[in-house]
Amino acid sequence: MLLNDGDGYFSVKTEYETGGRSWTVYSADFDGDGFLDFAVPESDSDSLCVFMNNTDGTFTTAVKYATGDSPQGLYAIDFDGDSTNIIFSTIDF
Ligand SMILES: [Ca+2]
Ligand SMILES: [Ca+2]
Repeated sequence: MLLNDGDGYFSVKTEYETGGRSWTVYSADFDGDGFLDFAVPESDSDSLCVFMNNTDGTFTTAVKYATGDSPQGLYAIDFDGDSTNIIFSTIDF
């Protein structure tokens, strides 16, 4: 992850470990605190890695949630308008 310094430049990278192969990332405010969080499908362990925003430019370590085989993509949406999101993950059949 490269943070924008506000002047058109980016910071030195910060790595967030998923523990395996990850092909995409999705960002949304999962917990409704006003700060974007992100999630990554991780196909080696058939899980979804969720990183919550610490509100200081850093993120938590991954919390892994089991999915089906080889999750490939994901999407989050707030169906009931309470500012918290449900996360969908697509899997490889
Ligand atoms: Ca958040
Ligand atoms: Ca909701």
